[in-house]
Amino acid sequence: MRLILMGPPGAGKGTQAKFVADHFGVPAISTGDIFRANVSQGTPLGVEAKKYMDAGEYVPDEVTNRMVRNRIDEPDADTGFLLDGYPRTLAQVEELDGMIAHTGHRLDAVVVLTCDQDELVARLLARAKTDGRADDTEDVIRRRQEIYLEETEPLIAVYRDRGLVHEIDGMGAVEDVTKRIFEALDNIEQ
Ligand code: B4P
Repeated sequence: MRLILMGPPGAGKGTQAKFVADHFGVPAISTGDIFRANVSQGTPLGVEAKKYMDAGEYVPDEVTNRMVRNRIDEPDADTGFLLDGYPRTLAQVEELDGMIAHTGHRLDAVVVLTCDQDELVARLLARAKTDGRADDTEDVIRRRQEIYLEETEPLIAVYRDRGLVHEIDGMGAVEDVTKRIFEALDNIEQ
């Protein structure tokens, strides 16, 4: 199973990714988590990524694409993967197409989580109190939302044209959202 999980910041991608990945027995590959791990370890990749993440900007495509390519080449991704937060730009879509074609497989589905604007902001501000993520301040949240609308939302149409999009209501309890995703994906052919 090769899946993409998309949605605006705060829609629940990271939250749902692990449940969905476990359900299908594939690794959850979160670009945000990989960047954050590199930031906390102080690697050259982390130093580079931090500049962009703290401002709510996207990390440059070349850097992100190289990182995902390396991760997908690892043996645990041979039988499939769930991508959380990638692709986010058209250049990343094209790169991912090449990566998947290279494996001889195809993309099975793109799950798009939707959520009310007020709820998105409330969730991220609530997380700011508990997790202390540098990019969960009001200004940076606003910039992340803007860049999502400019760069990432248009990708939904690209995947919709390919018949891959499953739009899922991301409002309500976490387990209800998980149930909706499973219902949508359990019926697709692999
Ligand atoms: P991400 O880590 O992907 O950040 P995000 O969009 O905020 O999603 P996240 O998964 O963390 O939050 P979620 O919606 O699950 O990216 C961070 C940064 O990394 C980007 O801004 C960018 O700089 C960089 N980056 C990452 N990928 C990139 C790429 N491909 N190209 C370039 N740059 C890239 O959850 C948010 C909160 O809501 C949580 O606190 C959660 O507990 C809560 N929540 C979730 N579901 C809920 C529910 N049903 N009810 C109540 N609360 C819920």
